[in-house]
Amino acid sequence: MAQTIRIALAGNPNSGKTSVFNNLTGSRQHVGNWPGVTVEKKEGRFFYDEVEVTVVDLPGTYGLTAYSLDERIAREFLLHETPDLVVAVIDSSNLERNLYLVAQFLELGLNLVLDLNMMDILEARGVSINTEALSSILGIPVVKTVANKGIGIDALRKAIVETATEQQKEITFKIDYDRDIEAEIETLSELLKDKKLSKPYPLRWLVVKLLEGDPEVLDQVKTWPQGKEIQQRVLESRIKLERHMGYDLETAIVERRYGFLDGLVRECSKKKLGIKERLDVSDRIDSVVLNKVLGIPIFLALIWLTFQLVFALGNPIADWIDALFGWLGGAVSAGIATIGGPVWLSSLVSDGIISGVGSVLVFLPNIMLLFLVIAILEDSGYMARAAFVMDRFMHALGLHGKSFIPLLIGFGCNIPGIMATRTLESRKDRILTILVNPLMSCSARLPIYILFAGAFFSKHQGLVLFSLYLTGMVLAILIARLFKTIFFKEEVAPLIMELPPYRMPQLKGVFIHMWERGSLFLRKAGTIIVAGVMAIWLLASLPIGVEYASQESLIGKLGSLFAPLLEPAGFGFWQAAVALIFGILAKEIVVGTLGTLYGVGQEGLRVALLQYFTPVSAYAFMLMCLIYIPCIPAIATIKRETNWRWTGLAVGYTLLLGWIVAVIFFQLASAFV
Ligand code: BGO
Repeated sequence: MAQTIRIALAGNPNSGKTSVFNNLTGSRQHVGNWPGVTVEKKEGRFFYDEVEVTVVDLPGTYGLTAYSLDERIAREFLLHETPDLVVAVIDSSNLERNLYLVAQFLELGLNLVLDLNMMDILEARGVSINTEALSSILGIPVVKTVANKGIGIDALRKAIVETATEQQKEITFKIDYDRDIEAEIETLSELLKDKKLSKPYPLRWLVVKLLEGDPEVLDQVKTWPQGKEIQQRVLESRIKLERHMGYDLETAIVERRYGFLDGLVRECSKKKLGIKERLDVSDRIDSVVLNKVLGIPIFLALIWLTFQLVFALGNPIADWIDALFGWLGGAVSAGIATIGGPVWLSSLVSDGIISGVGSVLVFLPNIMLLFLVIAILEDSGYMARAAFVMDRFMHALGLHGKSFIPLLIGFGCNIPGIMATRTLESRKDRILTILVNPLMSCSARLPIYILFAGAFFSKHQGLVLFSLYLTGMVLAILIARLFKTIFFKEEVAPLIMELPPYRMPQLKGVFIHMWERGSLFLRKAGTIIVAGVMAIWLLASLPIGVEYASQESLIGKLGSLFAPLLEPAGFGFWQAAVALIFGILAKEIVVGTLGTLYGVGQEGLRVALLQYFTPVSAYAFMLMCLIYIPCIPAIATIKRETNWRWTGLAVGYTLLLGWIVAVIFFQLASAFV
């Protein structure tokens, strides 16, 4: 014969209990009255796994205090008719309040399944619930349902039958009512435990109810032998506790239950903040980040931190890549020699391509990290704040704060930076921002800084980088001011700056942004940089018979032609001139050229540089690389966005400014150092 069990559905009014009941039992329902009263009693049945389950739908209740008729019916049934299992149906969109009833059921020691109904409403609010955690803390099975759509009902049937047919687990659930109350609970429990009076109630529940002043339990106790004595003892405990706490004990107990539930909900639910909450949180963060005094220091500190991170994490990986290319160069030239290949081919592949491209690719980890941080700053909403923070400063210099975003993007690459000026309303702002964008130190210049800072300022690499980026920004602002005075005289029009709420950057989004930009660097390494270093190798090998990369080679002669111009800046030798000339193709080629000419891996390259540069001339060279001429693709973009006149100005002023700044720095610093 099929096993039969009887269960009860209990829950707050409007928790969806009727919907759960209808879904569980379908048409197998019977409607009658509760004994002695005219309150409707619904019973139904369902079968699951050869188990026949009778479901009794209890009236909706908020508690078990027996104040109302409905509550009394539910309580009587639960205490005296002892169903095999109780399903607590709760409205999850009002979790804490609904769990209050569940806590009381648990204290009563009922065999329970928790049905988190109305999950659709909760999820629509962006709240998720960790049912495993909830189940493990409460020690009962937890099922999610959307009863009006019949979702989760089968899982509920399964949980009901499994739990009801299993041996009931020992109840571990216990709310801690704080030291003083717990001490009284213990004393009273001690008093009642031998009297075998607590049936059908669990001892602890009975004691707590007595302390709460539950009239029905107190009345029952009165009829017990020594009932008066017990009542007297309970009264003493209540008076003692209320005197200690200074307020009513019933309130204290309810508060402790809610305190427990508050902690439980925090532990088991996670809320994605809605737009309003995010705006509130954003306002709070903004009060610090956009603060008049703190705003700019916070912005600078973030940039400084970024470079520390770029080095701390990037350098170890860069060393591995360097070792890999070193090994590859040796292996390939040995391979070519073994198969009897010509010496020039071995030189082209290992001195030219592997050395040149390798010397640039080594910086991939640093560049990816820089893009990663930029993506995090953008996606979190901080970039817009940086523009806002700089707004006052920018106004003072004749530009609008909005111009700062194209400038910041220029840190990654000047080309999207120049294109981002399209968002600026005024033509004047656009042209000024385009003209100064090449002064924002793009990531292609990073390999140059890392190479030189590593060789000459190994203890202060982050600081050196920070100083160069800052120099670029300061120069950009000063030049914009100068050009505005010369070319555009009108005032800055006031504009609203949008500040979107902060949001947690999504890992996937951040990595996609990083990859979009980082892969451009890789593509450049595979195309223009390979072509550049091959051209350099060819020029360094010709005319035939000349020593590779010597001053007599074509490239040596070309470099020697321009080298005297660089003498006042401290790097008047032909290799530096050649690196700068080829760097116009793409700034990474500055390093690629040095790699091709000096070869021998990062360490060898550093040693070679130490012979040619001093720390002062190295810094002057970095300044030159920062400022002089935008790369060819950037020049083409400026032309596309403006006209030849502005493009000519951009090329001309950067070349001149680069030279002037490098010379002034070298001359002044040499006088002091
Ligand atoms: C009306 N999700 C949602 N969104 N709603 C639910 C769910 C759920 O999981 N479960 C039930 N509801 P009862 P009690 C109603 O009746 O089962 C809805 O008191 C309406 N009625 O459909 O009666 C359910 O037995 C007109 O909604 O609860 C019902 O515990 C407009 O919650 C209400 C909108 O369910 C209460 C809803 C004429």
